[in-house]
Amino acid sequence: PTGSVLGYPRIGPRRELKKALEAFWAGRTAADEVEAVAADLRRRTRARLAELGLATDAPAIPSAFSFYDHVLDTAALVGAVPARFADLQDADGRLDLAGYSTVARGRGDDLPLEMTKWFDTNYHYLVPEIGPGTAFRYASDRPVAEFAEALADGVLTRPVVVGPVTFLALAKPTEDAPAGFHPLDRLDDLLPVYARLLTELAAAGATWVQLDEPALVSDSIGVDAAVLAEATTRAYRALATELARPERPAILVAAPYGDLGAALPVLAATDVEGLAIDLVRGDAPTVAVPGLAGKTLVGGVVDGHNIWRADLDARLTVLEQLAGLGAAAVAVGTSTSLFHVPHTLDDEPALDRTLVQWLAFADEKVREVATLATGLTEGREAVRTELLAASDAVRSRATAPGVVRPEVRERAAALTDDQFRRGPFAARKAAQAERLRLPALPTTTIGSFPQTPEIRKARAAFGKGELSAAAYEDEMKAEIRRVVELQERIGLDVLVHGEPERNDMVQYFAENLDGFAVTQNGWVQSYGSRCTRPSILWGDVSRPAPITVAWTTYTQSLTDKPVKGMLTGPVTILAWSFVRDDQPLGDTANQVALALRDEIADLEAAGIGIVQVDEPALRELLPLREKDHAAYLDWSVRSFRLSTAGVRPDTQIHTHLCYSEFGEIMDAIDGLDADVTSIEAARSKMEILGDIAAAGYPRAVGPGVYDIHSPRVPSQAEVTELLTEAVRTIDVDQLWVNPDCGLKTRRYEEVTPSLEHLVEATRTVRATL
Ligand code: THG
Ligand code: ZN
Repeated sequence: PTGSVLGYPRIGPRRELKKALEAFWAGRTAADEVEAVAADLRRRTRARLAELGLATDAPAIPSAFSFYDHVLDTAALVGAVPARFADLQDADGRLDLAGYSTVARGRGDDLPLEMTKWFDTNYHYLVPEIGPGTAFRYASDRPVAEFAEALADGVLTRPVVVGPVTFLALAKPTEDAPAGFHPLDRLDDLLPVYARLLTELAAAGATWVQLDEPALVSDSIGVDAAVLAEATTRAYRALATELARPERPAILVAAPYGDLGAALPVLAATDVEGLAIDLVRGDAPTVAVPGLAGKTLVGGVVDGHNIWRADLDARLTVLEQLAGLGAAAVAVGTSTSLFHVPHTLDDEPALDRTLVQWLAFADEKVREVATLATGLTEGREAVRTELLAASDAVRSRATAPGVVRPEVRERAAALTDDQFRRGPFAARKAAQAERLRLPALPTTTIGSFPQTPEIRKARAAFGKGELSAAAYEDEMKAEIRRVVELQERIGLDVLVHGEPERNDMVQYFAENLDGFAVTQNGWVQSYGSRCTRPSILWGDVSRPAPITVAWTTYTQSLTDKPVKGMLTGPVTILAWSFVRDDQPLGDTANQVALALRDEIADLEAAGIGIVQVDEPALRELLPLREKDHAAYLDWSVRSFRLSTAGVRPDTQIHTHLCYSEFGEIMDAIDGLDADVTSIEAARSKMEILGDIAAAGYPRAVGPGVYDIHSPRVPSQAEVTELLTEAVRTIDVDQLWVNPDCGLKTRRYEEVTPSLEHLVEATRTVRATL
């Protein structure tokens, strides 16, 4: 095939899969109905991809569906289900849709597989648990059945499966595994299952299979590069050399999300038939790579991870350079699967037409791939019009109003170092203690309270124009009153307004800042059935008017307790949006930071004494290659400081971070210089507190005392035990007490008793001090 994509959105243009799954989980429909919706989505996807120009007789169209997560699919495929869920497997190791859902979502005290970020994206995968005793077996015919389904429909697809090295590299050891064990130790036991899959696919008529090995582009998954290289050599010796064609399909190893670096020659030296490399994040090799002769090289020149229309002419030049590397064939591809971008621009009638011209969602990217493929095989002349249109679009973006705004540029250019620095922490600590007069172990929440069906309904009605702005504001204020009353009744010390007016913590700010656009149907899967609609940061950013000040001061008017203002930090706003690619991220981050700085100044002037600036995604944008970490941490930390460093010493700055490997970013946390940092810690039983104490970290921390990602209500005794341990580990006046994340996705039935237990436990421990 000369043009292909590594994968395509699975959730459906109108989130059909989400709706089907959630109805099934709620017990409203049967598994058959979800299967029928999924089969229909797959059929429509194949038809759409063919219509957009991908071949149906060469394996250009991927078979890359998933009900929930492709890593979980792989675990199900190889029978790697944790012992606590073994009863869900049938005699052949298979999971049905209900069992598969249970492994993903948990049941009672059986915790689901842990969820964590997929490379440097906003997608979360489920972490397989592999131990010395995990029994691998060929336990699912889904990849084969989906290939056969497509073939019966007249489409020869290319099945896509996570490769064996990445599957094990991303897995974690089971609890009973001995110290020093790593799932990769089980590679030799796993490979026969992959070999069986390949022979089954060949028997069904598959000519190519795609094995995704993104682990090879990352230094950040805790596996040494030499270990990964050795595993890669061993895996593909077994699958490509020892298993010969025609017993198996040709193998395309895909390495999305970054530069293969030294792993490229390792892969090239194997007997796989094709390599797909990321030429958006990575650079094209400039000298011939031994081993490429005889292989197909798929150049991932169309960005699968961002939504800007490609400069096709420049991309074609990159593809032409690949021809000089000695590969048998060069094909056109995307840098990653397209499931990180929305389905199509056709469903965005309200998006500014000038902006639309600059963009490409999944379908438009498929067209770009098809155009490049024609250009590559038939020459530039054959696609002259398309190349010109693409170049025009790129050029018009550079000079369009709003992309560069002199007043924003001038302010950024005039920044001085002292705008990034607050005064000494000791003086701040004293001033804040004097002003806030909080008890020992102050209790608070991360910011959001449950988004009830009533709030969502009001927002939807307001959006459709069925509810007036005044009526909407009244409803939100009524909700804020309820949330304040609840917090006062429970006895929390620092209150929040609960964020009822925010759909999403990033989209809300995007809607209220200049330089951003938001979509109507641009849903992107975040995990399982959950989606977000990333905003589009296209121009210079500024704040036309205060955003949160009225809501926050209204809340403060309802209580004598301090109310914490709630903002989303610059790095997270960037991480969870589609961001302009025409200037360094650090420059964009500083523009956002200045807008937030003004918001904080207004909050402070309105009498608010505590402001939280959340950076849950600080870790997410950490580059996959270690050599790039320092530069990233420098601009990200600086932008946070720019947003927060303008306040008086007696104004307390909080921040919140999620999903972090704290060892990795301890220096960054220190660099943020927030007075109080709340962190996810409940699941790790607060082990990180030891690290924080050992590092001599001076400022306050709020280790989450319970896991909000599960519906479980923690007992008071359990929280007391965690807190008792915490005060033993770290200085008591450094400690805050809070849940480990926002409460938006929980229900009041869970939140109310959980917070009651948190406050009671705090009182118990306070009494012992
Ligand atoms: N916002 C954004 N990205 C995020 C989060 C966020 N990434 C990380 C983390 N939080 C992901 N978590 C979630 C949790 C819930 C939902 C999505 C991502 C969710 N979404 C609704 C759904 O799918 O039904 C839709 C929300 C809406 O109406 O806007 O529940 O908080 N950007
Ligand atoms: Zn969080």
